[in-house]
Amino acid sequence: MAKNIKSIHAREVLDSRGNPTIATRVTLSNGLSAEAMVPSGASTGVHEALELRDNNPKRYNGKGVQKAVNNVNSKISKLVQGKDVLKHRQLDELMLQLDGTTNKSKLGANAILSVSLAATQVGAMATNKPLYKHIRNIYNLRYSAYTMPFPMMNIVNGGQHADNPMEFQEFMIVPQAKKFAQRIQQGAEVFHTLKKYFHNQGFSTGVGDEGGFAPDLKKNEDALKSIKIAVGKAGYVFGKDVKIALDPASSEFYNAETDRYTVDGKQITANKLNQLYLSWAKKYFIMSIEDGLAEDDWDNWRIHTGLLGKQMLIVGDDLFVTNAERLQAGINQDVGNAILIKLNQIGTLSETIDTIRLAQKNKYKVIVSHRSGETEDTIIADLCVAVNAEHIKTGSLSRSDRVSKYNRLLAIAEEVE
Ligand code: 2PG
Ligand code: MG
Repeated sequence: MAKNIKSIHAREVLDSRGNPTIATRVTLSNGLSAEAMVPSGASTGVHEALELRDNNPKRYNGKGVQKAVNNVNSKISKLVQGKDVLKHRQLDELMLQLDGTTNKSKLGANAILSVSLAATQVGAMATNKPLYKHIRNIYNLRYSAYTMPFPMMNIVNGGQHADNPMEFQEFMIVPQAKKFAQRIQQGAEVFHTLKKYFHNQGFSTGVGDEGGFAPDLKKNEDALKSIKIAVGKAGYVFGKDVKIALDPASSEFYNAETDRYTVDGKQITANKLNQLYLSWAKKYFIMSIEDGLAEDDWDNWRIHTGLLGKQMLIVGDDLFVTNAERLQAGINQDVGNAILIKLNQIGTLSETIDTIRLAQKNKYKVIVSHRSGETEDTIIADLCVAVNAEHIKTGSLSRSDRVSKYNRLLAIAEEVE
């Protein structure tokens, strides 16, 4: 049966922060059609592929994406019409050639990715397969079974995602129950207990961009102390039932001129910051630190990995930007032992899969991730299961832009666990 693309159509929609993003619908000649929406970051790495915005101050504070929309509706539309949607790598390749730049600055990574993901969705419909199976099929991925991820749930938000004084961006819990649905239950129970705790302490229980609480805590460590208490109050054993993952997103509080990091309002060196991580590691059962150091601080990253990499995941997000070349540089230099995977950092599903394969071949753990500006699109849940990623990072246990991914995983868990 023909699986050829008849038409594609893009338009502006809003993300979870109320900023424009791109949605693209791909329709096949057999009448099937599906849509994908692209997320958007706030603490974006400087090495990410380019998110094309209009920069027209008269619309949406300059954040419109009409240029990207037009690129899909004109240039990309012409390019992919009539193409077989199941030859996904060729489709991505065609768009890469048309763009011709290293950072997708001509067409926009958001434009290209919207087509890449919508084509994946409609391909799954055309083959009558769940999306996670379809992704495995189109890339010929040969894992023996499907495994469900251990979610990293961001229940206290700081940094660029909240208005409080904490420099660290994400304080995440990682529930350890055997079954996926139990992990979700543990997370939700801790989340609600933490809400009560903050309320009783007189703190705001309003949430930040990723649905975690954003109280005006004085010090970064106060978030860890509060979570530890909430885990116990929820009836779980801290360190056994629930562990901790951190994303300081430290590029955001690193000053290249002074070569210092601002932590709890003080300027400290990378060495000092490493000592702080070490002192917290055992005390708070930290199993993962993401972007513990800034995106180009390679020498200190090697020291950081040496100091902490035996006892926890050392995750490159802004450091690797889902880019195989940057990951290879990390592998060559013994930097990191895990990678954060964000589709829109690189801009096509094919390149994302290639980076994941490179990571797995080199025994780097894989964490599939949302962005702080999300939509109701849930493809990252399917991607995570398709590649047997160890973890998914998709925010807190509130707000449908986050919870929709957990809900999709709950459905997948019924099929594969
Ligand atoms: C991160 C992400 C997602 P942003 O730093 O890992 O949590 O944030 O999308 O703002 O880059
Ligand atoms: Mg990060």
